[in-house]
Amino acid sequence: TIALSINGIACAGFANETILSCARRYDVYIPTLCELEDIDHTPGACRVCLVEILQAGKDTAQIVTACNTPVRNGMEVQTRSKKARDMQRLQVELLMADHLQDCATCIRHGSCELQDLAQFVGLQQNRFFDRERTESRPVDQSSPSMVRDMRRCVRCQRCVAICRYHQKIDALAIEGSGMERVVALRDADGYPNSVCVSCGQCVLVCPTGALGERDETERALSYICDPNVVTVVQFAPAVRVAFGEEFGMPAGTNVEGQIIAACRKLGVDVVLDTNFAADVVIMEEGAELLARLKQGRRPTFTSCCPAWINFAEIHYPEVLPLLSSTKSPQQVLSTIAKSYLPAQLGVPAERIRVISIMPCIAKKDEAVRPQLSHDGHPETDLVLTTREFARLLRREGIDLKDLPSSQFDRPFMSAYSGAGAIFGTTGGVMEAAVRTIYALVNGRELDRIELTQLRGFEGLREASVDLGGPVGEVKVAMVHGLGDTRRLVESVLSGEANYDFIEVMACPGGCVDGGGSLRSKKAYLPLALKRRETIYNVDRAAKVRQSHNNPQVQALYRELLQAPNSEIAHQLLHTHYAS
Ligand code: HC0
Ligand code: SF4
Repeated sequence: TIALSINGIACAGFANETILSCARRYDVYIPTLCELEDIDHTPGACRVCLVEILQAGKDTAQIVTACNTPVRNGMEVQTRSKKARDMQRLQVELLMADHLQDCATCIRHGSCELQDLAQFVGLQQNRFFDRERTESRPVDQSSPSMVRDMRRCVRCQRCVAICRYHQKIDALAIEGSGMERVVALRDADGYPNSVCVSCGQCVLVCPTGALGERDETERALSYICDPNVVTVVQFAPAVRVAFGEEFGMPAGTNVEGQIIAACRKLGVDVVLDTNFAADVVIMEEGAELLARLKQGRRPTFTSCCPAWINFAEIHYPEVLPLLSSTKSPQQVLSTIAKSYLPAQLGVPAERIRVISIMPCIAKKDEAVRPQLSHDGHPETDLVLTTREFARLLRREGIDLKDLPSSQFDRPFMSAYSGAGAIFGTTGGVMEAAVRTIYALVNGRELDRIELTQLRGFEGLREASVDLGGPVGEVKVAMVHGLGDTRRLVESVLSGEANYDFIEVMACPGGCVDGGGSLRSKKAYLPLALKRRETIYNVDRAAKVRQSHNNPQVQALYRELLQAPNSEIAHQLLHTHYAS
């Protein structure tokens, strides 16, 4: 080990360890902005982790960046000396020199890492702010799901790293030099012609308001407050296990009942559950898969993750014929809300607006797909990310913690099975599908409902599942994160991989860590496991654990859809893709 001192405390460092990492082990805080645990960062990009060091044998102190300076024997590190504090403050002031100064109107207000940093260093002035230069930076409004505002960028390059090294999309690049450097879309003048798939991982890691979802809270309020509009809200499987964190509850707290109560308090007319639609999706996708297997068409890819659909359309159009044609649960629920609910509620479909709350920004892209609009009316009118829903509640002065749990007021389209609940985690859709397909093939339920061989967290997992009867053993794969997805798609297209059914989730972890969920200031994905554990507990506690046994799903088929993959089911619940 290496003997050094940090703020006068004797510390033991490891070979090749940086001052920053050693200080963290000793619980000494050093401010950082470009660094985030679990992602490859470009050391020294933000230069706020400045510390003062005195090296044995040298009599002048030096200021260095802690994130890329290795510990050495005899080193004396000062993180709080006057010189270190002054230099940290100066560096933050320089970062603010070309950063928009209107924090009050920024979507990151209150959760911004740059704001926190300015407070930490005690910044009280902004001598170098160059309004003209700052305001000349581009603001890209070309995406339906996100906004890229270079007036708020600190060029930490976390977004570039996550997109390039984790998602392996490489849609972003640093362009220009010196004060003119900006994060740009690579080889594109806007999102429509870029290779970006709207997975939102860059948004998750952005420390400021430079990358954010397109905020739709105002439009949501106009629907909710319009007496002529009947607002229907649905919320995704993963939202209930992640949303509480926005209000200071422990990670993985299930706040389903409080979300319903919050919607009521906002004035929403009907609250439905996307989980119900996940059960319907399993009915359609299961029947579709069996039919394809009979025809010898394999593999079939799931189709519920919209960033995966974008990825397939933009990067691998050859794979599109292999995708299930079943719409995602979001679109299934919206479609049913507009085709079935009007008669139930006694209101014309034109007066209904569906708002969905999703842990995802690509769901905003999905909602505006031309295939999912009819005569100018979209199936889903508006998508709010989990973050926006929190913003909306704050705007209305609602604190989730103060709300008693409530229940869905209309029994219809809100009951769900344990299978529908587990959609929110990687492997969940596959497990839900297998439970139902097994019953379809054999006329009886699986002996063991929890298919642990499908669970796990590795980027790509494969398993064999015995579906019994004439179908027998099938090979399945589950992949999450687009780096592993690319590898898998390439091996399917080259004929090397041999699968029957493949589940894809573009976000690492699946929806529990979607690009629309809460941003962590500490690490890239620190909370997935807790959220996922709660999702599996919801399944375990559910009375009904298979989609086909959900009585509301059975009623929907009796009253409207007739049978999975029937003509009417196809007309309402299936879609197509375009390259
Ligand atoms: Fe998901 Fe979904 S599970 S994509 O991950 O299938 O966003 O949570 O809502 O639609 O149900 C996200 C989560 C959903 C959909 C469902 C699917
Ligand atoms: Fe890359 Fe995803 Fe961000 Fe697009 S949304 S730039 S694909 S990380």
